[in-house]
Amino acid sequence: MAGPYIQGEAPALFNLNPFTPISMKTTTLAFLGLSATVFTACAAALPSLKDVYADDFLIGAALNAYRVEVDSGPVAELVATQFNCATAENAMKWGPIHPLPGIYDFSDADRFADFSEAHGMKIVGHTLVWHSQTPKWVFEDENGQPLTREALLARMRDHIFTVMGRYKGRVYSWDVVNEALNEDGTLRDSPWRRIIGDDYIIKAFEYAHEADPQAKLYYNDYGIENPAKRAGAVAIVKMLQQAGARIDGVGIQEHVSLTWPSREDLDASIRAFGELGVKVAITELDVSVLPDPDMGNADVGRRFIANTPALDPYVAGLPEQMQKKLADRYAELFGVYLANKSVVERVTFWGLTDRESWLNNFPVYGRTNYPLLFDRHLKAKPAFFSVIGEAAK
Ligand code: 9MR
Repeated sequence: MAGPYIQGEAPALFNLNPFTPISMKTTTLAFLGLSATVFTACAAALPSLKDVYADDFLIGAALNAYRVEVDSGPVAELVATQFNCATAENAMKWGPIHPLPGIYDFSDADRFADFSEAHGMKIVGHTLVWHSQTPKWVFEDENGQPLTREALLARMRDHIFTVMGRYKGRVYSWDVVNEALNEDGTLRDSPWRRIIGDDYIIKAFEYAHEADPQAKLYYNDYGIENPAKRAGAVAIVKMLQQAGARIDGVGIQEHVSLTWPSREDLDASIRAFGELGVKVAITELDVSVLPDPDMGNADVGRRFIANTPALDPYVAGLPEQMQKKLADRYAELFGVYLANKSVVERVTFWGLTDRESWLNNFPVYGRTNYPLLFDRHLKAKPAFFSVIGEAAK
């Protein structure tokens, strides 16, 4: 697509993100069609995810910029009662936070950090080194020529020091490198790797540790439940460990379907990382209920598929038997996390409600998906109660 971003960047209307027009961002309550009073009563009556899993792992949500504009009321109430950590869905990525050489824009990220702290949530930083949502200029000199290895390393270091430095002591865990792997477990041919070489990953972790020695440092990817890609992630952890670099954990994004991955593959991945002595965070959990010919591939650079009624079967609502399937799938996933709770340190949902999930627009634009625990009106779904129930088993 045209525009300042490298291949792999999402179309402008991908979903509601920090680039969403202000008129859409500022109408959250009206948009949800809710009265604060009615909702407050509901939120207070619900059991709390963070409380029922308090002895097991942290429970988080990814928040979009427009979500944190309203710092009181139903959204804030739901977030504060259900979650004890938050990830910026987009606000801390390179494009939004460092749009031009030497120009940083911390406005959305600051608001997100203030909101998270005001509501008692730990902050997860996402993400420092990625091929997507990274402007083209990052890899070029002032004449549009590819940077040298040394110049790109210096730029990476400056970015990591500036962004981590600003939130030092506030962000407790950073996704340092995101999605460096191909599906077969080899390293992705990103501009980072082409210009710097395979050790760009080691350098990123070294700089991150130097910038904030207290922060937890994670490698984050999707599809690493699959054996081939899991082996690639294991190799990255070993490479970092052998280089003497600090890595605290692996983020399994967990953009999953009702059937993929199998319980066994998920379990095997968590264990494989645990055996390396690092933690696992489930960093971007959601469960698509819609048909996808290539599930398990959350590559934002994927070609978009045209929408058809067959690909979008639940426009009028999710039938009861599908709600049940979703609830059962969530129970299964949490069963695996609980069985591995000595390794799993956090489970974060990729969004708050079905309404704003990126999965309404990926890999088919404009569908009606139901991947999260809260519906389009902030109401808890059967899947919410099944996740709560799993904690009591
Ligand atoms: O949910 C994010 C969406 O709002 C953005 O448009 C998209 C653009 O790259 O990124 C989405 O989040 C991605 C995350 O940062 C990394 N893993 C895959 C997520 C879903 O695409």
